[in-house]
Amino acid sequence: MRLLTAGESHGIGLIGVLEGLPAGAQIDIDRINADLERRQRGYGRGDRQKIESDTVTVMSGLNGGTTLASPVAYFISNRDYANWTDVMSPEWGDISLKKLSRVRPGHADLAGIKKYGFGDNARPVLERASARETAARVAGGSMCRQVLEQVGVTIEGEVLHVCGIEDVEAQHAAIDKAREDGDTLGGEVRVTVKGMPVGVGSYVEYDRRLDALYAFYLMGINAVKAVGIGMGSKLSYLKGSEAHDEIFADGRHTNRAGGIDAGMSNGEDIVLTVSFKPIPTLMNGLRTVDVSTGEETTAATERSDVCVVEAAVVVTESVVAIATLKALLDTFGGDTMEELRRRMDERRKA
Ligand code: EPS
Repeated sequence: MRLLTAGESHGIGLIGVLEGLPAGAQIDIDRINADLERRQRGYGRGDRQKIESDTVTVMSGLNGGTTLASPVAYFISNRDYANWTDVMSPEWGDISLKKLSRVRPGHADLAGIKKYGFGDNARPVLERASARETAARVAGGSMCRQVLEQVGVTIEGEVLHVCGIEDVEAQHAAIDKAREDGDTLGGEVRVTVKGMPVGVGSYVEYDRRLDALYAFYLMGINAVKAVGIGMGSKLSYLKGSEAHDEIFADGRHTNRAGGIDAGMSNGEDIVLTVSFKPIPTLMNGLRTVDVSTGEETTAATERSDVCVVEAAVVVTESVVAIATLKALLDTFGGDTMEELRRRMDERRKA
């Protein structure tokens, strides 16, 4: 199973093609739209979300809400395109009309223009590097999550902290202060996968390890700088006698490993922690160089989010859903939901 997305932040819209869903799964479009709506919410989001009202149009691969095994193609419109047509139209747009040359530290701008030869205009870079693309991953992940629920696997996410602050009211106060200061804040999200059978993934080859797959998918989310499994980096501070989950006749009593041993699910909940850096577009621009003139200056100040950590919960859950379903299909196969369910039930009884 794989997901490809396309679309620029201020282009016509976002597209996804989700290929490899088994036949016979039920997909509720309203639930996809509810997840898209969750992505638009969250304390600290910017004004773009007042313009957009993300809804998905599924174009193929479903009939009457049931998967046909063929690729599911879908579209999410960018309402803001109406204001950007002169710049972004694929036929007659002129991307130089919205030139950005005061490149933002921490953003794709500088490396992107050098890589693709865009001279002194980072606009084509940031249009695709923007986290707007995560809407396409949320829609695809929402479908995967619905398939997972039909085989007894559920996914739940939560904010652990915003810039080290755990209390929600104090988080909001810190976000208000960052907005006043023209600054941005990061944080951490935890996602738990429940109901995974034992032995998903494999120790036999590095690229079949379940922890490697989660790390790959999660590091692919914009602004993610670290991924932890179970106690993650904290395990490196413990002795072996403190770190491992001992096994008793009635199973394990702890889950420090986060449900994965040696690249395989061990039957416990899978616990993933994802660290988001602060968004690199600061209204109080950081020091940088204008690539048009070579002069030192301050970075461009696009409209921006102050904090995306709350919105990142649904993005992280969705990406975990994509990776989890891919891993299950790689381990158990299944052209149909009935086949997948049967093989998973056999493993659960083993
Ligand atoms: C986003 C849409 C973007 C940004 C943000 C995420 O909209 P605009 O650029 O029109 O304000 O708000 O993108 C970034 C954080 C970024 O660095 O580009 C969205 O829909 O999530």
